[in-house]
Parts: sequence; structure tokens; C-alpha cells
Amino acid sequence: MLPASNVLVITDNVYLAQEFRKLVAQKSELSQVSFTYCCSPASQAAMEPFGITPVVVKTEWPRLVQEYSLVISAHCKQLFPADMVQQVRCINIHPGLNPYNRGWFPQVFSILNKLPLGATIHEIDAELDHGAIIVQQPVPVYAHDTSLTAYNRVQAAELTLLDRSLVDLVANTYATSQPKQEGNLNLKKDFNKLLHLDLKETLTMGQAIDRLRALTHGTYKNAYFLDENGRKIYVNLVLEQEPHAG
Ligand code: 0FX
Repeated sequence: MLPASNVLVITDNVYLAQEFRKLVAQKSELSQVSFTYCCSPASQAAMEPFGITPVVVKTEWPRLVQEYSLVISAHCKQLFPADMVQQVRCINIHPGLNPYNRGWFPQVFSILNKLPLGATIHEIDAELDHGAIIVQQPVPVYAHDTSLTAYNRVQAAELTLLDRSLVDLVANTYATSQPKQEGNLNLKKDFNKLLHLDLKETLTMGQAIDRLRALTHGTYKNAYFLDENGRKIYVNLVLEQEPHAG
């Protein structure tokens, strides 16, 4: 059993928050550890039914570093200030294979640029998805994947990694390795630039299919073109792999 400590989990992802709590409840080693769950103000409405209250990291961090011995970002949409990450151990659960396609929606960019995809748990430093790697797991991207199917595979890998490493994360009994290169970083604005489909743009069929499947994610209205009246027509792609013969 680990000695009593206070862990803060900040998350803006309802599914991950629920799965995180389940994992904590399953691990007897963590029975003396106190876990507090918070979210970003923008996620308050979605998170309130689960008893998760907002925190503003930018202004509240001096209190957080006093109250907690570990802060875990489980898809928290706020940046942790450099002063905060120097004063308390901060760990990020990231839906990408650092250092490839760090930042926003990694599977969207992996479908487009073919860089590897996966899940990473890493220490947070002053740069985005950049710190020392604790554990990571690659996941494949198939020709029949959309953003959603690739993302579901990544999320399953994140939970596998979390299940395996949570006790060590809390106990601070893990080794780290530095990413072998800086990799590349995509921001929200890079995703937004992909959404407008210019009907006059010339692409190969492969590039066009990749663009549309990278922007197909369940009910999200991502890719669009403009009709003759300037109204958006949203586009999603349906992909279906031929069943195995026999
Ligand atoms: O929580 P998350 O899966 O992850 C994002 C970033 O990708 C990640 O790098 C960062 N650490 C984390 C704090 O925020 O994002 P989400 O739950 O907003 O979206 C999940 C997926 O849904 C995303 O990968 C693509 C898809 N999506 C989402 C939005 C909001 C769309 O296709 N369109 C959208 O407008």
C-alpha cells in the first residue's frame, strides 16, 4: 500500500474521467491515496453530473502546488504554467505517440502525414506534449480508418498504459526516457485550416480520401464546402472493408 498522498486529476474528457476512477477503485495499493478530480471551466456543464468541479490552472496553480503531490492531466485542455511544472510533479496522458504529431488531435494528422500514432504517458515540461516519456504504445492506422476508429484505438491504448502504470505514477517509481527528436506540433488552428474543402483544389484520389477520413469523426461537423449561396455543406466519409473471404 502506498503512503497517503494527494493526487489531482484534471480532465475535460467524460469517458476518461470515468475510466480513471474505475482503475483507481480497482487498485488496493491506492486505497490510502486521495484523488481529486477537476476540469476546465469550459467543461463544467459536462463534468458537473460526475461531481467534477472546475479549476483555473493559470491563476490557481500556487494553491495546487501546495495541496497536491502529483497533478495528472487526463486530456486537460489548459496549459500548465512553467512555474507550476517546476514545483509539483505533473504527468500528462496524451492521445498521440510523442514526439510525432504532438498537440491537437494526433490521429487526424497521422492519417494525413503518415507519422506514427499511439498513446503516451509523460512528464510535463514547459512545452506541449514534450517532456520525458514514462510509457508509450504505438497503435496502427489502417486504410479503412476514420479519425473516430483510429481515436478509439488510441483511447484503448491510453487506458491499457494507465492500468499498467498508475501505481508507479503515484509512487514515483518509474524510469523515463527522452524523446529521440523534437518531432512536430499541431495546434487547433492547424486542424481548423483543414475543414474548408476548396472545390478547385487539385489532389490525388488518395489525398482526397485521406483528408475526408481524417475529418470524419462520428457526429462532428468538420469538413465542408460552400454551395453556390455560400452555405456550408458538411462532408463525412463512409469506409467499409471487404469481409475476409471464406
Ligand atoms: O480530449 P481530446 O481527445 O484531446 C485533445 C488533444 O488532441 C490532446 O492533444 C490534448 N492533450 C487534449 C487536452 O485535448 O479531445 P476531444 O475530446 O475534444 O476530441 C476527441 C476527438 O474528437 C478528436 O481527436 C477529434 C474529434 N473531434 C473533436 C472536436 C472538438 C472532431 O473531429 N471535431 C471537433 O470539433
